[in-house]
Amino acid sequence: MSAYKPPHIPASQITPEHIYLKRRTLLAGLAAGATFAAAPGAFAAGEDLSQGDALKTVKGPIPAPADRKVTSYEDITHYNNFYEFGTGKEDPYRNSGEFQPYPWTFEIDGMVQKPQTVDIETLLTKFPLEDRTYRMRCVEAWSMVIPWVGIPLKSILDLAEPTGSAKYVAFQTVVRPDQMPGQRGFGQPMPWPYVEGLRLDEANHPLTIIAVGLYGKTLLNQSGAPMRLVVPWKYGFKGIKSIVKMTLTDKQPPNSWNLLQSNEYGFYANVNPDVPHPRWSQASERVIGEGGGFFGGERIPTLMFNGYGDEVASLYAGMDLKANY
Ligand SMILES: Nc1nc2c(c(=O)[nH]1)N[C@H]1C(S)=C(S)[C@@H](COP(=O)(O)O)O[C@H]1N2
Ligand SMILES: [Mo]
Repeated sequence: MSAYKPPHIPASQITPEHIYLKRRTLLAGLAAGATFAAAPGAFAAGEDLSQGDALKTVKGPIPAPADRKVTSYEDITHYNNFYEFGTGKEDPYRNSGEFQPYPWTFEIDGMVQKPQTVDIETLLTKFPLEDRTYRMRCVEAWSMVIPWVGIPLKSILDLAEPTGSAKYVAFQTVVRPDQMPGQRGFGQPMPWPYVEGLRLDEANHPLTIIAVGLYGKTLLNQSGAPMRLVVPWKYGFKGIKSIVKMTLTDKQPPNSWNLLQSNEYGFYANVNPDVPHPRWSQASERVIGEGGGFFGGERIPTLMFNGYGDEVASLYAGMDLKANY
């Protein structure tokens, strides 16, 4: 990560390091921060959080899950899926040093009144950045709890004023073979760009965010710098990274894992312990970093909608969740 270049974050959004450290201590001591305090290594003295720039944040609407420990920064940034940098879990951290996430712009187009190019700095100045600590569940049956910093996706889409006929939003990841080793040479794991999509009501749901940081710091390249999707009630592959395009449409957009293996990975990808993947159960999950490092983590039962059923079940009322997996 020696090639990591600090981003051009507006000064108004940068917390001076000493204030940030004070805030972390504060958080760890608060009752509301009990989950943080309980996380071994989460805020441990001397931990290297120096690679991202500190961000000024406000509290999001949903408290951190009370039943889980927050995954350490080390595990969150060294165990990733980001095939543009390789298919191994440590490849994204090892191979993403050449990637240049700043400056960054992305398009919002399709069924909108005001198609536009948005600069990430605009987002960072226009909207408050919220702390959103979410349970995250990968389709491969491992999980983490990640203290994201983000902006509701709805606020971003509304900049372009979606028309009444828009029913879905399609997303695209950047294509940069010169900076993304997984996108060049032989034996590439999937077609580029990586694409994803959401129904517009899912995209507009208050839990859905575009994350620009984690642990109060800007995202590292392996986590999807400078901006990636986070939908906490869906399997991790919906969380498309390093987004360059959001297109409003009236047709269900393609998504990369479904294009590769449609019988294994659907469009909805809602976390559901009752619908097994064809090759393994989804009833439980391995908690990354719990007492056994990457491999020996504790197994816990998986919750319907990843524990967010109270907030999102109504989006799928009357739908057959086995057929719409
Ligand atoms: N562009 C892109 N986005 C991606 C992926 C990818 O390979 N490329 N992998 C997905 C998968 S399978 C998962 S589980 C999550 C992992 O996010 P994390 O590394 O931040 O935990 O990113 C998703 N987003
Ligand atoms: Mo995944």
